Amino acid sequence: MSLLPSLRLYTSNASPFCLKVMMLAQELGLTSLELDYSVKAFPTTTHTPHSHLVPHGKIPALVVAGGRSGTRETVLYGSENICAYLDEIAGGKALPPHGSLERFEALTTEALASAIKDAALALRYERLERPKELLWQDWVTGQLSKVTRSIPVLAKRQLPDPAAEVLGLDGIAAAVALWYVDRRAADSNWRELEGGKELNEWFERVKERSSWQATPFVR
Ligand SMILES: N[C@@H](CCC(=O)N[C@@H](CS)C(=O)NCC(=O)O)C(=O)O
Repeated sequence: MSLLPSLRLYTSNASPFCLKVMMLAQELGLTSLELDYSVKAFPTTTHTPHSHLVPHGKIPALVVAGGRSGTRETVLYGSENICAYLDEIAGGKALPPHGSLERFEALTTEALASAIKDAALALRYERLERPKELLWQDWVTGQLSKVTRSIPVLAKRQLPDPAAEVLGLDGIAAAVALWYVDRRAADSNWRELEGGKELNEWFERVKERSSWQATPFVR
């Protein structure tokens, strides 16, 4: 691996988007990634320690030393973007080659996993954070339905071998999404959906990986 720039990640051990980035860093051996927990991201927060870099206040955000035309540091946000960058600088082991259809299939699996994470996150905000008297039941039903419609499709996609030398980004994204569904949308009963049993077997094998065990998933 060529000399890497210094990398600092605004992150949280409860965020599925952040944990995906952290698990990928483990898979790629990016041990120098610095973790910065100073941002408490929340939709109603209007100022965060990284507001000057990230106007919308979301995490993850990656600060990379250097940048175009001699800038001191560059910020990347959007977990899909951050993951693609990390894979690039680490030698491209977590995604199929540039230009191949397989690459875009893997990125589509990641996008499907992101949609599941988005729905489960929306459920968390609606059910746990919104004042009880304002709870919108149709919203809850709709987000839960996104999860239950997406899981059987995820189960049908060709997920990477849990014993692969480096687990592909599609597999990392899928496993972290399932972890988050267990945390925030357990009532989807995803293991009982079509393909859920096989998907769960795959998930349990991913959990045996050292990268999973080294990622600080909040308990
Ligand atoms: N599409 C974004 C989603 C990131 C996201 O929603 N992060 C949540 C934490 S899990 C957040 O920062 N929420 C605070 C907010 O919505 O302001 C990504 O992939 O990075």
